[in-house]
Amino acid sequence: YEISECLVGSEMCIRDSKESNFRFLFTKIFLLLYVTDDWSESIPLFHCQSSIINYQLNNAMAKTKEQLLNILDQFQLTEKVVSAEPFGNGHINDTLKVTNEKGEIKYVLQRINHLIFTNVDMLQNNIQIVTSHIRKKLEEKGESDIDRKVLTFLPTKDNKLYYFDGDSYWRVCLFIPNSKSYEEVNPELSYEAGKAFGDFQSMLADIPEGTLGETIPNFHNMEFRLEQFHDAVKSNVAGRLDEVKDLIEEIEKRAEAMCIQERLYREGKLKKRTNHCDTKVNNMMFDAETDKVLCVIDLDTVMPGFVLSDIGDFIRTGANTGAEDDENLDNVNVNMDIFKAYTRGYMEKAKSFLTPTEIKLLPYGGRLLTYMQTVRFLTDYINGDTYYKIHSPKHNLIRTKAQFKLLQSLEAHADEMDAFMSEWL
Ligand code: ADP
Ligand code: GN1
Ligand code: MG
Repeated sequence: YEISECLVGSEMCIRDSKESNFRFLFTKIFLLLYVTDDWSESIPLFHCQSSIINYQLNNAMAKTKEQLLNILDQFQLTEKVVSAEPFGNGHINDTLKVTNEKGEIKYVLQRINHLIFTNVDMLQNNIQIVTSHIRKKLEEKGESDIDRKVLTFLPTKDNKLYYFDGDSYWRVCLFIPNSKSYEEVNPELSYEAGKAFGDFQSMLADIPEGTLGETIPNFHNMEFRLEQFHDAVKSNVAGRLDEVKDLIEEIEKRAEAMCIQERLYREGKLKKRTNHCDTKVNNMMFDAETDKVLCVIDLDTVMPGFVLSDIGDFIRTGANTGAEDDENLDNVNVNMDIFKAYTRGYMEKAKSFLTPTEIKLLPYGGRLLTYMQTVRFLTDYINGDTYYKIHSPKHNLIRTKAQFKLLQSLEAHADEMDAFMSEWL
């Protein structure tokens, strides 16, 4: 590639002069940086040791600081802002923290991945409905400090919910001060998280059917995810099948048993509800002092679906003793205390609206969402890594193996989990 522009962010970004994409060097880069006061003016001099990998870098840092400030200037901000820097570690959108002249973080700027959320209008409209619905509920309850308990998105100067700069879609929300999110939790925090996600579902339960769109159609539909997986296996575009034969077999063995929700729905025995659909442990802000939950965040996938999603994804992330992409599989197991604490908190808030069928299925939800994630990571690996951001060439395979190990651990604890539910049946 002929290099036409070079920026330094969390990764080294190199623009391919023939296309508008940024691509990045993933192997050893010896970077020599002539640093000036303003990083975007710095002159990077580098020596590349190895090959250039050919995948797209969807990274907001591929914008210069000046461009980012110009994007921010399109919104109705009340503070003068001076910088926007990477924040969080999501696999889809790009998140940046925005600071004012005093160095205080005031806003969160996000670039929406519109290759995945193809209907940005629907996406931002959904989020607007959800946040104003929650705000109203909190006001009715007489809550104080509401700006820290629900996300507040800022309109653009022409009163739109997002800004399109010609190639990307951007949104801005208020940064929640004195808050923190966790990548790992203990049972006490899990109990709080369970209550918060139960509350979240219950606050949204009266949004009339048809109000919220499906921002990603069939998002947590297991039958659909298996179809995508089968298509990937059939096409084998990246030539990676041989390497994953055993995993494919394990997925196939469980396929039928993992589609219970879709079958029950067809039989009229399960209904759809408004779910968060991304209840990862870090999608919740806690008060930095009291460790009480303030606010549920990352609202892109709030949509109608099956109820197990919101217990399942927390168990998959919060009750895993290892990381989602742990290379040491001995680290990966289910932590039963966290499962129990989350379930107890969630049931406190949700038992009034859950049906006995749903309650009985809750432990299955942990297995289902872990299985679904195994299938989704493996599908992406087989497809040549087109969906999730990856940080190394085998990242999706590493993730797949870690998720599968967690699934095996959840299977080994299935009876114990089912027995735990008897209290509510
Ligand atoms: P993603 O997971 O897609 O990167 P999130 O919306 O979950 O994006 O944000 C990433 C991280 O940024 C969160 O885990 C949280 O720590 C922090 N964060 C996001 N929004 C806010 C906010 N409004 N106030 C404070 N911190 C936030
Ligand atoms: C993605 O963006 P993030 O990291 O919150 C994904 C989730 C997966 C998760 C796996 C829109 O969430 O569904 O469970 O990665 N979001 C989308 O970590 O696909
Ligand atoms: Mg997130």
